[in-house]
Amino acid sequence: MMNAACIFCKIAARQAPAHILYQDDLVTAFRDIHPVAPTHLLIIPNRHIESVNFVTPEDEPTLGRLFRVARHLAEQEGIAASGYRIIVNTNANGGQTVFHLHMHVIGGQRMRYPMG
Ligand code: DGP
Repeated sequence: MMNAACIFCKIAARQAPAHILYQDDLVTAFRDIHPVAPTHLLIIPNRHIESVNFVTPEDEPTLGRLFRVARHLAEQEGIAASGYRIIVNTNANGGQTVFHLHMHVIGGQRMRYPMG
């Protein structure tokens, strides 16, 4: 369940510090430590899923919860109407640096697509 070497597992288990905004039985949301925009949140499954490449059918409720919480936090952060971007990076070409699946929710400014 938990990977002892994984920083996001430690954050979900509250064994490492983070500005946690939301947590339930399936997911945890916290502020990104290196924000690229005025609002930059990460939402992660509590279970250690390395990347999208490791998603299983049993993860479907968790993946749905990521989007529900994204909607909830976008409203709470005041970026729902102005808009935001959801990003899930996978492996080297996707720019993934932390190998625990995470959804970036980024907003508060106009973004160009793609971001590079
Ligand atoms: P990615 O490139 O998609 O793997 O993004 C990983 C993000 O995680 C990156 O934007 C920085 C953030 N991050 C890395 N380590 C920590 C941490 O210890 N705490 C928090 N809050 N964010 C982290």
